Amino acid sequence: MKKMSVAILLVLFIIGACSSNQNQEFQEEKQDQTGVENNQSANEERTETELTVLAENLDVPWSITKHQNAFYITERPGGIVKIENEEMERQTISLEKDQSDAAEAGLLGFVLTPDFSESNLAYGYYTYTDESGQFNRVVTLRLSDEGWQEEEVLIDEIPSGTYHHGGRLEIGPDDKLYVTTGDASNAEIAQDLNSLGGKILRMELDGSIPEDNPESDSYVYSYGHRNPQGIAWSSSGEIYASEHGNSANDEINNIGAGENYGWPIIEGNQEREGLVSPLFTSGDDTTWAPSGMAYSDEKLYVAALRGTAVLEFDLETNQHKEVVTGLGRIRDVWTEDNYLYFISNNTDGRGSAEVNDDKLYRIGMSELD
Ligand SMILES: [Ca+2]
Repeated sequence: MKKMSVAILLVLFIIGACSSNQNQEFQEEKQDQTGVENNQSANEERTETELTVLAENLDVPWSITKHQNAFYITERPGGIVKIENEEMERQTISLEKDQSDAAEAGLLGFVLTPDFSESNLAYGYYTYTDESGQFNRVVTLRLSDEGWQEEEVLIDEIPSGTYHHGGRLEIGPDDKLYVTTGDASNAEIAQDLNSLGGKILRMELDGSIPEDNPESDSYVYSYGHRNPQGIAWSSSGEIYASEHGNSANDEINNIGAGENYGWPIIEGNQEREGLVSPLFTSGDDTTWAPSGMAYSDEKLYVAALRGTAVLEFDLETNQHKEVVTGLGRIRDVWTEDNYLYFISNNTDGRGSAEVNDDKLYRIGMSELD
């Protein structure tokens, strides 16, 4: 069995050139950081036998979205890569404002409109600088023969600072566009309902404020967030979001309309009346640095940067574990048709880039048990 798995490893990773020493380091770092006990040898065997690399040489990839058989991956320095049938096409993108090259900033969230086949339209979230400062904005982008072109600004001047730009875009089952925004390294704004920072925002697909938002004239759906970068829905319509804590205390929250998730008043497992504590937290000693999220079969799959893993959170048992390790930092995940897809994030200067990093991977969901 071991021999067979090694043989398959060679085939699958002939272009991957993974260093086993590096994997070992990641394994140890992971165990230190997450404190999750697991069976290391079983984990390695699974990774070796069941993983497929769908694309490589991605440049700080940030977001996965998919249309039919085509993946569209954003690259934080300002690119969109289409991957279809093992063909990789780097598409140009023309933005109205100068994109910021600050840490963690750039082209972040990206999601295709429900009628993308006809409209060629998508939503994008990017950080920019102009004479009045550095901000994030949500825009529509249209694809033509000339590449992607910024068309309409749906929401502008979302706060941006040294760090914590938020940036995830997802369309909910209610056909609203959700936007996760960070506190822009200015914690107080997360509690300020007049600020767009440290929030989860909700808008109609045309950019207007939904009539059934908690406040009728506000995009704010929930607040008291530090730096949320992932959002996903269960099959019953519950909303879950991931959020980076302030050194450890990362959170997975169950999001409710108008609720306050506590930052910076409380964090992690702390409790206070009127504030919502997380469903899961990494605790005081562990850092996941959670980013993109996906849902499948009563489980949440969460990309972990510092945790260098895909984490699985079981919503029925309240248990969590690592299901993919040894590939470095993970930025985003996507689930579809019994497969888990994910992108590594080792080329942003904070990780150890392997040969041909970063990569888009696929693994069968049945291999995660
Ligand atoms: Ca919180």
